[in-house]
Amino acid sequence: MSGSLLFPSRRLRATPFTSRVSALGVAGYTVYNHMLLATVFESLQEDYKHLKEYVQIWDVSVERQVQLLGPDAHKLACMISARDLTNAKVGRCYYAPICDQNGAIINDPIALRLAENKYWFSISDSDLLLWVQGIAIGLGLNVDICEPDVSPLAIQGPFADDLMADVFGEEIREVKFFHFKAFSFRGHMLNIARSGWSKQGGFEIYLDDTNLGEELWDAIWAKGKKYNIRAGCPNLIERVEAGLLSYGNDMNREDTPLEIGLEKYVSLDSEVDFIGKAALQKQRKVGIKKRLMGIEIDGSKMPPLTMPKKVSIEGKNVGMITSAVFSPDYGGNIGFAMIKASNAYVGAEVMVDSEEGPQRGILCEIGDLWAQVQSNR
Ligand code: THG
Repeated sequence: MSGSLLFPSRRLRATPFTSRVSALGVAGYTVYNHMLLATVFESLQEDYKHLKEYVQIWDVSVERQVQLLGPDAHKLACMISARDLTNAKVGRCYYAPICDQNGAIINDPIALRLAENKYWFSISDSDLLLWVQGIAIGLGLNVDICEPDVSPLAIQGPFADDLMADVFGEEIREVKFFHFKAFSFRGHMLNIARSGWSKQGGFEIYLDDTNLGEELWDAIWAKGKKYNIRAGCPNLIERVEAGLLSYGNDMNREDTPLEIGLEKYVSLDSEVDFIGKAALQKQRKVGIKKRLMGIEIDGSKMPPLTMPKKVSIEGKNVGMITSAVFSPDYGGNIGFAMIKASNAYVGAEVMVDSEEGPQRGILCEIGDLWAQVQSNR
């Protein structure tokens, strides 16, 4: 962190891999779950090109785990998750929105069932631990809740399988998407999932012993040289192309899963009763008032947003851009826009406020961005 503008302190917690990330030339950080998350190494575009061609190692320790352990762990998991976890299987990952009593989204973690009575919720950027603890205390549940010493390390990119097979053995190739299994690293068992915040394919290693961090990083790095490995991080361009939503950017407590296109991860028609279910059922019945859409925006290369940009039609405000960036493979600026439901149509022409004055935008489905990138390749 030397030379960076962020003044170091204990609150900006280090990770088991911080020394390696800084030695390998991180150029920018963001703050996520009170920790540093790299956002750029060479440049957004260089990092993106490399991620799509080779393999990268990402310190995603900021994806903290909220651990539920004990006789009521499963009951509590089912209560907080808007996705039905009643039949959750050990060894599986579930993208599971968490809502408050009004159906507002308070986190969008991946839930991992480690055992009958043990879950990890691998969280996005909000303090889910406090919410979960409050519920458990209020209801007098018999469950222990903590943030364990667990730090995910992601290996992403087209050579991820080859590299991971070199480090952990050929068997790792058999792990299916959103499944996990324990693999031995120097006699220490580590849970490894086929997952990660890109669509380039890869794994996430849930390191559960900080003391092993540098050794693990260095072992992967050494084997990765022949695949042209680089240090990387979740990439803004690639994740917008992929339609991966970012908590705090594309959604927050003003939104429900139905408004941001996550209805397929919400179980409104099953038996399970979870916090926010009644509110979401009601919203489904009366209809949503706004909807998150994909958008392509004319004009020169857009810089990353710090504030939402206004979206209008014939001078009337209809919503805002939540994320936007120039995509080389798309061949233009793309992003997500939260749009009034009455205006949220594919192909609708809108105006977007930008530094260079108003720019024309065209709305699309979020999934269309990825489809367009694939057809341009
Ligand atoms: N990995 C881990 N923890 C995380 C993230 C992660 N916590 C924070 C954040 N990312 C949570 N959000 C997401 C959002 C999307 C996905 C994963 C985590 C994702 N979605 C797949 C997709 O959209 O293609 C599909 C998932 C499915 O079909 O079940 O991967 O990345 N450990």
